[in-house]
Amino acid sequence: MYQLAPKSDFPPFRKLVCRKVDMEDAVVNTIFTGAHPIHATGARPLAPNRRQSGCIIRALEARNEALACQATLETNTHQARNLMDNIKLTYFDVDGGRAEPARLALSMAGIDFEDHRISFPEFKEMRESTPLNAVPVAEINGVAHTQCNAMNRYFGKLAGLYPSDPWQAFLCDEVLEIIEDASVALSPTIRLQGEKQKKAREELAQGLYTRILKTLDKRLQAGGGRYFADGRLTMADIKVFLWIRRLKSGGVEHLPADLPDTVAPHLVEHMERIAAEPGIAAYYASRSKS
Ligand SMILES: N[C@@H](CCC(=O)N[C@@H](CS)C(=O)NCC(=O)O)C(=O)O
Repeated sequence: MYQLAPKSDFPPFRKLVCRKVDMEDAVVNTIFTGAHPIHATGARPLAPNRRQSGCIIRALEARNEALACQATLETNTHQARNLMDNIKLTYFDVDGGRAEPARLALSMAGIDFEDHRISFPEFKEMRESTPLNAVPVAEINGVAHTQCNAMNRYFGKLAGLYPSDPWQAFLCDEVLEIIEDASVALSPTIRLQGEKQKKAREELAQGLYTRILKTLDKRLQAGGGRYFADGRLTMADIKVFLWIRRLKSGGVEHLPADLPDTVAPHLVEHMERIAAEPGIAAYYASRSKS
């Protein structure tokens, strides 16, 4: 049987090409088996003779090789350029928050970067010098960039933790942005105190946070229960894991630590599993030693 280049030879961003190759694969198999699945579509069946089949196959073979070659070249060039980036990531000295997924991705992939951790008083001093008076800031080749989810996508791609398939990337992005909604909603309550803060956070717990937890729980189930996208570890899993870990730590005053267990037990199981992923467990083991 005629063999096309294995799909694994194609870098992920070549999925579209793979789809096209899949179609051609079907045509080639059709020629060989004599089955004509396109009958079902009402289209004219393909019935090339033996010599024509040989020509088609040789043409496909040559084109296939050229594509694989071109794809490998593009990937290598792309990754080589990006892996040579000079990266400095500035954020608070906490093992969580908006820069933590990027720190994890870069560390897990062994990509060299400066992990610039600052105290809260240091942030006050440098705030005005950041592009949007906020952190994280990622200086990439000397230019300061903002937006944690843009970083999550970029560093996630470099680290192989971001889907290349557009639909899977959408599922991953949706989750990344949902967690941002949670962070944005919490922000104004940080400045509140006493009863006002208690009331605001209780409302958050019963309202938006419950909705977010239930939605994420459903998304996880829809994706098969283990990962949020691509059937493997992606930035989405990392971001949710960190958020659930934070909620369950009880460190956010007036947000009940057992909210995830009550509302979204699958996310708690997911958090425990993601924490045990070798790259993640190794990262936190090394952090606890430093
Ligand atoms: N949209 C920005 C939000 C950044 C942001 O709000 N960061 C917080 C810390 S997590 C901050 O620096 N706030 C400024 C302040 O508190 O003065 C992002 O996604 O990175």
